[in-house]
Amino acid sequence: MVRVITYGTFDLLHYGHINLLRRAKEQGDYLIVVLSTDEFNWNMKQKKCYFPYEQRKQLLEAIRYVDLVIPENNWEQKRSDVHEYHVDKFVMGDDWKGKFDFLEEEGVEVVYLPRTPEISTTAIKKDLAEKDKK
Ligand code: C2G
Repeated sequence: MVRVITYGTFDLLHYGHINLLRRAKEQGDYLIVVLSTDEFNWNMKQKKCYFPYEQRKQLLEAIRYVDLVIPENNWEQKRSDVHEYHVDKFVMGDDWKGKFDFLEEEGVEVVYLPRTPEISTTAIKKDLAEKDKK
């Protein structure tokens, strides 16, 4: 049983997120998604989510590729998460390439997958704001 872990905000869930989750699951048999809490997003990533944590969690739990959703409260928890959840592989989009290689010291394979181009939560919000002006 290969256990895979990934982290993110997953706000305004879109097909770029789904592409990532599908490919992350393809890396193993069990996928854990560590979902950024509202506080972590605001305090550490200056992201104001449209959907609060509970709704973002509910959406992720409805995705066939996702087996477990747990909270991301800080940047540091990755080192302990991978042991606590017996993780074999850490998977992230390649906008994070190189940032989490230290997890190899914890015996975890680190995999960066190409992002889905042209789609992002920021782009969606911008498009919607522009449509409102027309
Ligand atoms: N992603 C993607 N393609 C997109 C948009 C996002 O592959 N068009 C991927 C990102 O690379 C990331 C995941 O989807 O692996 C979640 O993206 P975000 O919700 O933007 O997560 P982020 O803010 O990058 O948080 O500790 C790590 C952070 O929590 C990551």
